[in-house]
Amino acid sequence: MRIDIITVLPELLEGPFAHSILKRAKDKGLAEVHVHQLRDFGAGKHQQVDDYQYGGGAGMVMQCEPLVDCIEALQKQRTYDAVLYMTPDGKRFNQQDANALSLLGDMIIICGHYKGIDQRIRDHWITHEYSIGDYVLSGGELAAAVISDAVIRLLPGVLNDETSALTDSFQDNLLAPPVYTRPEDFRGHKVPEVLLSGNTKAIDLWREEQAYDRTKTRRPDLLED
Ligand code: 6GU
Repeated sequence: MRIDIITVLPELLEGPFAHSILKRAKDKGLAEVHVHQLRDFGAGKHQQVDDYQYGGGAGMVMQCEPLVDCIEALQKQRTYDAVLYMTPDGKRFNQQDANALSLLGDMIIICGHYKGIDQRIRDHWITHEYSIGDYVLSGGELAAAVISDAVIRLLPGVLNDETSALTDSFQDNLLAPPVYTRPEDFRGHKVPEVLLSGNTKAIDLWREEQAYDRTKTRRPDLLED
């Protein structure tokens, strides 16, 4: 999978892809992320990419031309299955969305800034619009990094057994159960007996119960679906 991210702040995206699982995905040739400076497609000496909004009102809007020029320059080189726009008024991104995107080929992600992008791009070029939660970020870059991470780690071969995505929280609409490691007794706080029993059936059952109890108290909304 190849992800092309379009942004006015490429620096914000340098860190997230240089480490850990995302770096391993890249080193193994399973995923590549390319970040593009939108201003390279901006007009004039100032490489302008935004302008005042029609109808008046505070805040600038990202213009059609630089964005579409950038999208089309990419589309000339390969076929993209999705063009994502990161925006607080998009669909709230969840694990099912990550699963679905992980089955696609290449995609473009557009990071919004200011008051957002011209509606005509949303109407005619964007295929998916996502928010990562009910709060406002300064721009779509961190959201693009979040979604790329959630998707790339699901690609076959990226995770090994130890980090397997199958036991993640949300993968079955349940939160993950608690986990413990050595020592057995830390300052009088003990590991639950059942985990030391060697009885795999009892351990599986305990984990299921814990996952269910946690979900019921912390995220009852997940049980309603
Ligand atoms: Cl995708 N963008 C911005 N600017 N804020 C957000 C968001 C996206 N998702 C949640 N808050």
